Amino acid sequence: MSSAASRADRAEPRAASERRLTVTLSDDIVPLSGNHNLLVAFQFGASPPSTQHAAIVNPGLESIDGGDIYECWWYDGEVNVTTCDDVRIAQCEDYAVAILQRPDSAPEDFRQTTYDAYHDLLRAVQETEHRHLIKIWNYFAGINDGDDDREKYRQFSIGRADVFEELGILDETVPTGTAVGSVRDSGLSIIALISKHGLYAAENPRQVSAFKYPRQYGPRSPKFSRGGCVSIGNHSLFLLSGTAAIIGHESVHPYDVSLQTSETLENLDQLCKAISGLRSEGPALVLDKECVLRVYLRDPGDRVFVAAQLQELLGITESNAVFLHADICRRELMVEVDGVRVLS
Ligand code: 3EB
Repeated sequence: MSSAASRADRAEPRAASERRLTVTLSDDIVPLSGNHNLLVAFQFGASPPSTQHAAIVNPGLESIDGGDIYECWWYDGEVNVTTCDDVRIAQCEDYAVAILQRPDSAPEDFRQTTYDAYHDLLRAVQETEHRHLIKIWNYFAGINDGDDDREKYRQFSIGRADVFEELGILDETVPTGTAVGSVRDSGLSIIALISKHGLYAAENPRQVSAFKYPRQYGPRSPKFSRGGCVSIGNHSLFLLSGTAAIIGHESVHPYDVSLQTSETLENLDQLCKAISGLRSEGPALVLDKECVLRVYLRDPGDRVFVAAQLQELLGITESNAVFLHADICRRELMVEVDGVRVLS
């Protein structure tokens, strides 16, 4: 057989734009097709998972509606899962997800626990070809335990900031993020989405950048970008960091879920506009039923009200939002939303 014939017989490599990531919400892990492989599955709920898979992570959060819900990230192409010490990494051509889960510790030890966890996680990430941090989800119990600067969330922020500083990660290049308190005692879970493609980060004009928060919120500021976008050919991944009722750097309408929901939706809208502005062409990012949202509620009793608002104002239903019982990183905040949208 001539080399020309064998070349023609070979399947054409797929164009980058056809390679797709798909994010689904469902009560089980069901592949979209035989070509789709799991990059990560977030399990919300306490049942043993129906399938064993190293890319499944249970960060200790409960769906307010009961039962188990899985947010699955599917890649249309090969995914390889490896383990580096206690870090699990699922890698595909465009992205990888690194998962680290460690035992909990007391507020006074949590800075060190966080430092060690971030140090080991990011060292494992550096072994891959995916060097750009895109999004990091952080979940741990008792986020508001401890007073003032001894609070667990503030101690967490110090440990994270110390590792970022040591690695030379500048504020303007920090990944998008979420840091939420789990209600089950399930240790510290850190899940990092990384890529060989860079993050275009966006800030919300209505909010002070978290990494510039003044001293009153803790000795080290929270190192995350408000939102961003990864573009690979025609494929774009939009990411919204955990968003709450904060204007400037201050919480507004303390303990009032109704007014905080309105402010949160306004913040999300502004953030979508800022992220859309990163791109010179292509459709704008809007919060609609193509997004997958996580709605964190301090009081599960607020679910009916918040769900009704999301449906009425944005057309978002349970099929693309999961309502989770969680503590928010400031005691007066009742609601926080984070989300993702894939566009091809
Ligand atoms: C805020 O805007 C709310 O510390 O990684 C949201 C998203 C929040 C991420 C983090 C914290 C974090 O400050 C809290």
